[in-house]
Amino acid sequence: MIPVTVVYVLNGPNLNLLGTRRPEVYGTTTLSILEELCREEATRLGLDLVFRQSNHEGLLIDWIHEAGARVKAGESIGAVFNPGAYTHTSIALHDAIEGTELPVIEVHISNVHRREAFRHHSYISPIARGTVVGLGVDGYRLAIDALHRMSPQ
Ligand code: CA2
Repeated sequence: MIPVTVVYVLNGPNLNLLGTRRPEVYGTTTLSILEELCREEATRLGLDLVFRQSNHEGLLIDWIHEAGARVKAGESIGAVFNPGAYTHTSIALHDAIEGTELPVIEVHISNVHRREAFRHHSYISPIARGTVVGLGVDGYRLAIDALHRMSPQ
């Protein structure tokens, strides 16, 4: 059997609330619908999808290590990552991505640059291959596609 290449989509804190509150900022799509949208895009590109969400920084770090190891093993093209509020606080997530050399596209549903000043800085952007900001949940599909185009495989 030919092994299928994996794309990771990782989501940080509070994104489990997607589609249930603050629709004016984050839209009405739930996390499970978002997973299906990502699965459709991955399938279209011939990729397997690993889609996860956690409210815990350490677990996100473990998943980055896992994804990085799978990229090194030639099993994955990398990760689309919405770190949620950890974007603006987490040197540990920055170090995990840098340390594993995981190819990451950073995604934000809202346009963080139109929002509070504390959302304007990202610890992830300097070590991301690219960023998609403010395009709603459609940004995930675009990011999967971009990661696939960047991949040498
Ligand atoms: O725009 C994004 O995708 C964010 O990463 C979302 C984070 C926020 O802290 C970042 O600054 C930008 C928040 C995720 C929380 O999502 C909610 C969804 C529905 C209701 C409440 C929160």
